[in-house]
Amino acid sequence: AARALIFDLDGVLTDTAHTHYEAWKQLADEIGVYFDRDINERLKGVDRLASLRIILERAERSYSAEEQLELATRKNSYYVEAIQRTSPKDLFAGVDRVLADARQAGLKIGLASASRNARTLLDKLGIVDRFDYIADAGAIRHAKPAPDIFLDVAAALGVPPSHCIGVEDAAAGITAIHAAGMAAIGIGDARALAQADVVLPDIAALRLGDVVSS
Ligand code: B16
Ligand code: MG
Repeated sequence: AARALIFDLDGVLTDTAHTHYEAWKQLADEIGVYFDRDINERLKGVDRLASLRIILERAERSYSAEEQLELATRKNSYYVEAIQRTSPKDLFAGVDRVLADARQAGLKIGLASASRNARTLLDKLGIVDRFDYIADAGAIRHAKPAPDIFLDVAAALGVPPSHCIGVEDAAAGITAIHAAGMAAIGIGDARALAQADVVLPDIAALRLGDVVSS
């Protein structure tokens, strides 16, 4: 039976895709590179520098590693400023209940987000204390779709991967969960997340009773 639930953050517990979009859009406008919502879709679950490289595919010149770092840092400053306004009302419906049910069922609760701002965001959302462990994305060697971050969380929780369930909204995240030897719940579009063991339209549809027994 399952003994731990490991959550992704952006797109699972709250909708920060739009906030990331606004920050990247501001940066892209400043450097005169085309950027739109379709390109933003490709950034879901992708770490900061890899996201920048996707945006720079449209650039007319190349950027040195040093310049890329400056651009990524600049974008992050816009993002960090924006998330200061995050509050518990930004949690997706159902999150509070799912966390309470998991606690009630005796499950460990972990976070496996690619975001280096994950702890700040959980704090603003008012749920930081409800996690037994929050992965430090900056300390993870290989980003999703590699299994590293999910294995790090399982190890810290003291639960073997075969008894963990990962919850993700990005295809790369589902791949990472499976590569870690865990069951995967996809949140979002059933076609985009066809690899998941179960796909739910949103986290409000997650009933722990269906999950814990399996
Ligand atoms: P940061 P997740 C990911 O979070 C986002 O989906 C992705 O769009 C973002 O670029 C990445 O975090 C890095 O975020 O710049 O704050 O470190 O979905 O893995 O929770
Ligand atoms: Mg995500």
